[in-house]
Amino acid sequence: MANDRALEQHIAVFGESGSGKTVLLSSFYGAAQESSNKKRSGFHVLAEDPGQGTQLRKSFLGMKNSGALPAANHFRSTAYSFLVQPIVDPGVKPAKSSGVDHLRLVWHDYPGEWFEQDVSGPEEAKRKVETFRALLSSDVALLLVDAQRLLDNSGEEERYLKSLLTSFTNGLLLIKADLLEDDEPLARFPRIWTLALSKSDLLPDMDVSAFADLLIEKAGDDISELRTVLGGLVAESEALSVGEDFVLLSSAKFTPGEIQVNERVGVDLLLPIAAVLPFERKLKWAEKLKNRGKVAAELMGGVGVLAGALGGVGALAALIGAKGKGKLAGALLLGLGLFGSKLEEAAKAGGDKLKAVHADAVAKHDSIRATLTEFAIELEKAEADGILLRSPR
Ligand SMILES: Nc1nc2c(ncn2[C@@H]2O[C@H](COP(=O)(O)OP(=O)(O)OP(=O)(O)O)[C@@H](O)[C@H]2O)c(=O)[nH]1
Ligand SMILES: [Mg+2]
Repeated sequence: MANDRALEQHIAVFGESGSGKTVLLSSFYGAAQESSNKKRSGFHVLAEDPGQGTQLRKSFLGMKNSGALPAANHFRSTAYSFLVQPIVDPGVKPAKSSGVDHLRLVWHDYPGEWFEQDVSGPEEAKRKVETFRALLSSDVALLLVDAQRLLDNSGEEERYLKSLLTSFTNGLLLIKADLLEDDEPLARFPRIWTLALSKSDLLPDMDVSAFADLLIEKAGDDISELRTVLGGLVAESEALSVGEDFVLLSSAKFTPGEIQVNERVGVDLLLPIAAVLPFERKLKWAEKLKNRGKVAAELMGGVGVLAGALGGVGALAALIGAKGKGKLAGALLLGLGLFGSKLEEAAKAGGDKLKAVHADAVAKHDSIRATLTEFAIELEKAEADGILLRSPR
């Protein structure tokens, strides 16, 4: 993890070949570079590797201006690191509620072909395990369900859904022994596995509840099986949400010869999903994990910053900051004991309280707090708009 003043969140995007991962990434980055979007969002998204940034922007402009699709990148797996920097007006003195200057999003792109076929030799097998390890250090995982494939299997969607979930689950089982050193379950692991409908523009009548219902009705057993297998990889498996959160995604509207990149669904939610969604869930889980320091400490990385931002519970942030990460658990549990109810309140409050905290942050030019509260507001809005469904647990 880079040692600068960034709140770092990782997101892993899993999906079969052709399910829309590369287009999604190009759409996410390209749209963030459009000046109208920067103005609206109030932050820059910058690729830390300029080469990757140029490539993603080029793909986006190809789609936007010439209706050209990004080149396929089947076997390559890559991590893309983005800095999210609030745009600060020159001349104003910003307030700061945390020791954080910017957010970092690391996006792990999974080679879709590993879904359908096994690796071709020991060299690739090794690479697959390494890739999985990197992906599995994420905070949130997205598993893409391809709307095109649902359409192709209309009326018998279970055929596609079962094969998607089973091949992923089996893929995990096959490398389980290599993933776990000495059979030790992983403390750092994506604890939120969101099911995402990619290319949702192809199913315009399906809102997120209908998507969730379809999955649970037609592949509920396979989702449970995936949950069991993931639970077998991770320490404290009760702190795990698999197939309880759902989101609709569309990177653009595709018509013959034209790609309308402004017609996106859910793409702008990816940052809020990576940054804020784990926060709310972690708070609930940390309560349950009171006596188990290591995982609780792992879970609460970054929570102090977010708690400060969302609820103005600065004392907890300071407490965590002062004790340092290594000794976090004790400080944290103390903190939760002292501030637990307040934290819950802040996280759950939402609505008007959230808007008030956001307005306060904007007025004080407290840009990180403004950005995080904006993210939390966007999640609420997406839920009201039928694009996002959060686990009620
Ligand atoms: N309608 C629609 N089509 C999409 C969307 N995103 C991607 N597609 C189509 O799906 C194709 C495959 O998308 P990619 O992003 O290349 O797929 P991938 O998941 O990266 O595939 P691999 O790199 O092989 O793993 C694109 O060429 C588009 O034709 C979307 O949001 N809506
Ligand atoms: Mg790709």
